[in-house]
Amino acid sequence: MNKRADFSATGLEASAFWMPYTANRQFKKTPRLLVRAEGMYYWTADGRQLLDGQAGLWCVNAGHCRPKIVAAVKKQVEQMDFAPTFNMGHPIAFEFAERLAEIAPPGFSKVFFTNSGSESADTALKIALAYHRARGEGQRFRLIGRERGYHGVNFGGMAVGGIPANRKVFGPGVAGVDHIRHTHDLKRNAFSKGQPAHGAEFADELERLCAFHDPSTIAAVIVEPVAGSAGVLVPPQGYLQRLREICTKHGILLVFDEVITGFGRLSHPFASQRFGVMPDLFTVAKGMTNGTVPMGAVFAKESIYDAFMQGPDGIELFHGYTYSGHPLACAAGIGTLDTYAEEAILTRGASLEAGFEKAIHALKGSPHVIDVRNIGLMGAVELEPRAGAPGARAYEAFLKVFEAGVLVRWTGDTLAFSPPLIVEPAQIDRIFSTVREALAAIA
Ligand code: PXG
Ligand code: PLP
Repeated sequence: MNKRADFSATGLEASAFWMPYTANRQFKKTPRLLVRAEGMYYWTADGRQLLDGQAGLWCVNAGHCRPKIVAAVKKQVEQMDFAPTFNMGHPIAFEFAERLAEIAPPGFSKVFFTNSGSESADTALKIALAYHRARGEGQRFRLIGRERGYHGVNFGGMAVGGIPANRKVFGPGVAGVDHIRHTHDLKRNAFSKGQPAHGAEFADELERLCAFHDPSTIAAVIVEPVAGSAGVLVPPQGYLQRLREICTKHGILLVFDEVITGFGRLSHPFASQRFGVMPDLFTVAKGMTNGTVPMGAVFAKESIYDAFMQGPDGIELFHGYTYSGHPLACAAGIGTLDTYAEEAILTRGASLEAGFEKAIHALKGSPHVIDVRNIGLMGAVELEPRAGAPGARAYEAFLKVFEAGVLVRWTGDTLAFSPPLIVEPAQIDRIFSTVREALAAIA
């Protein structure tokens, strides 16, 4: 018997793999194993084809195993596996940074490489602190996040993050952190299409924190333009503009975490372009290499980089990862940008959004559905939680959808949708009709 078949048949209860963000005991009893991927599809260990409704984990924006990306990685691994970027360099890292700066909004001309979204968040926060210090404003030590925010799992990102379960057992974390409230407002905004009408005033909480802490102690505010992990919370109209104004007024850096929203998810290369609001720094990962090789980055405005270049000769920023600018990741990234460009993937959502919106909002009225939200090619359906069992109903729906051959993301009481941006209209319809049938079949 081949090993894969063996895996699916026997379960993995004694496996050494301590799985991330997974109910290990439950999963290992009834594993769901993926063994192959191509385009819009995965194949499971037991040979079933699965339509990928979540782009892997919000990252495979060009679809799976795209030839240019695969070829670029193969070529690079044969030529040079690894090379350091501390006091050494390799051309492909410079080339990829240049290519990224070309598609970034004007002014974001500097790129710091990391290996994940979590590292990008921590890097951006450290750049913000060091930037103020370099300008003689070292008293700015506070970092402001938002309830329901997700900025990865490292200490900085966890501290500014705002999903309670991700924080509660990990101690006091980073000093000097505070949070503004989230923007989810079911009472006023349920079933909004695109940006909700109500809630720009939630940004005024930042003014309240400025008054409370003294704004000259605040280094940075970090938010996701659209909160992803917390269940696709779309910013109310005018909200991001107001955050921007308050930050500018008080000399606070605004950081957008574009780990999910970056690289075409909102039908623009970056969310800042869709919303017409520019941050000072922004983070990316995921779609940067189409998920092929782990990589992240922080984009900085030229003026921020320049502030670091004014001091005495020597290392300007004492920060970096062994694998910052890893050759394989850069190769994957360049193959990814080529693929995005050839197929206009970063703006492809524009032609699909209306159909996506119609299909997801057709779930209004299905059993258990208390909200439907969408923007670009991301969306979520929130279910009424079962009494005493938060998340259980959505998990059951997720399993039913999976059994019917579609992969969607389950978190808490929501199902989230973020198909690869090469998705076809008929596949969008299949995702949501499968969800409709699943909702009708569960209690
Ligand atoms: N910031 C944002 C906005 C994210 O969405 C991270 C940082 C961390 O990235 P890494 O690469 O360290 O995981 C993320 C990651 C989900 C889900 O189900 C979301 C993420 C990761 C895994 C699952 O919503 N986002
Ligand atoms: N821990 C030790 C002992 C190390 O030597 C290093 C890097 O040299 C790290 C952690 C950090 O690893 P990375 O650069 O891969 O983040």
